Amino acid sequence: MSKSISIVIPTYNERENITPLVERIDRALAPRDYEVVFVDDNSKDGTAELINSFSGKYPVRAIVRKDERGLATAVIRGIEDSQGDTIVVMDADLQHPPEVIPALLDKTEAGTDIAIASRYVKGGGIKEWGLVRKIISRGAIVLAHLLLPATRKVTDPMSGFFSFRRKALDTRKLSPRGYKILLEILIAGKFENVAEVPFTFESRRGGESKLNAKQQIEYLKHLFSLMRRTGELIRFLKFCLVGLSGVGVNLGVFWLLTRFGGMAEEDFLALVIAIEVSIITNFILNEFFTFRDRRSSGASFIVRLLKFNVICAAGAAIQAGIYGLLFHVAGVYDLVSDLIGIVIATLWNYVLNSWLTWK
Ligand SMILES: Nc1nc2c(ncn2[C@@H]2O[C@H](COP(=O)(O)OP(=O)(O)OP(=O)(O)O)[C@@H](O)[C@H]2O)c(=O)[nH]1
Ligand SMILES: [Mg+2]
Repeated sequence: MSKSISIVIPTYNERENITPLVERIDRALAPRDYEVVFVDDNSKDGTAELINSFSGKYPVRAIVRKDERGLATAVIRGIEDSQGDTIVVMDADLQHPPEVIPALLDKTEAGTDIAIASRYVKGGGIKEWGLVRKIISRGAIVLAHLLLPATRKVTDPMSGFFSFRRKALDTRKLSPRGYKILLEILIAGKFENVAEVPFTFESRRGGESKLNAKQQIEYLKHLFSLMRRTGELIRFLKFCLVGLSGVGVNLGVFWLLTRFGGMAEEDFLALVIAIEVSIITNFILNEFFTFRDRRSSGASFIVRLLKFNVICAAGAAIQAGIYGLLFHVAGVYDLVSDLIGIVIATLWNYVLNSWLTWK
């Protein structure tokens, strides 16, 4: 019989949490028609056996993967092997309280394509994290927001607790890695509307965390791969190309003004004019080339031009500051100091303009 709700839960050595989890899910969801599909990576502590021992009493089952490991791929396996029209994804360690599931389902039933349990909307929170973990978590979100504009409408794209309509997602489009399955799903799926539900990320109840430094590196690689797949990497390269054209414009205008414009004695003024002209040509090229698909989303043309101008002027100041620090204070070779300044100013210009100018 097909089920209307499938709850997909990846597990790896979560035996201690299974009994309260299964009971609390049932209490939260009954009398709805649901199934729980656990995807266990051959845990040695008897997680799968315990799950299957409940299958007479509750609609639960365990898929055991013997040759593969990884949270993201486990979740996809569970989505593919389940039947519900609505999928809920959550962790097994009770950090995601099952009592929040009905609120997620209410959203999906009301027509939302994907509902995310968020720690960062009003009313949400985190029980027991130290400062370092909080900073890493926030930093990871800021990075995703900056580099992947499609995630900006979600306050917690790193959440592992969400529900969505199966038809909005073609799992063949996913290329999962690491831990951040929601990020992957958000980018690959067709979600017209997104809702968030606040929840408090509880302390882990039993068992051990599988999150480690390797996962943080995986995350950065995942971000890069998503940037490539969404065209954001190409966008960045276009931006750099435009920046390079600006160097040509800058040199050309400076040359014209000082050689033929009667400004040989006023080279500083000529420089300022050359910089301003190159900022304007860069703006026009970015407007109609790099960010042409995002022109309508921000303010008017003139406001965008002003924002671009201010951000790039600050970028130039940053470049000069870095050069001064490295060359004059730290004694780094001058061309290397300049190059480092250029790289950082380019990143500054890109990130801020993508964030504020072409939203
Ligand atoms: N199938 C499978 N599940 C995994 C794997 N790694 C983690 N999980 C499960 O994914 C869920 C989240 O893992 P956690 O280690 O709790 O990660 P976390 O919640 O980000 O970290 P903590 O807050 O430290 O617990 C849990 O249900 C784990 O059992 C894996 O390689 N395979
Ligand atoms: Mg956990």
